[in-house]
Amino acid sequence: MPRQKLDSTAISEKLGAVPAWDIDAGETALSQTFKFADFSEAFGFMSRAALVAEKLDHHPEWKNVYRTVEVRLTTHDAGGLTGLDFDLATAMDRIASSTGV
Ligand code: H2B
Repeated sequence: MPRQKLDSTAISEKLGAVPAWDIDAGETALSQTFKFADFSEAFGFMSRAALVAEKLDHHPEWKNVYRTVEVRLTTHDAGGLTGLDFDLATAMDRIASSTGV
């Protein structure tokens, strides 16, 4: 059930695998601000992340200003965090770590 809202215990467990992400007080969303070398790398990251998002049918809330990308992940249908948010967070970490190499 990847689109089922996770409880606090499951969230704590999963957070261990994505330590770079912040969680809000209500445990409804993950957020991270990515900073790249320049706009081209930031947009490259977004392009690759967009393909993963489409594949998962799970889409980020995000904002890009020059070389910075602010990302917020939540599952609107569930009204909170689901496994899909953690899957997308993991994929974004992987993409960001290979961007610019
Ligand atoms: N993305 C996010 N972040 N949350 C959702 O609830 C969601 C989504 N729902 N992408 C999907 C699309 C849904 O609207 C479609 C119909 O599967």
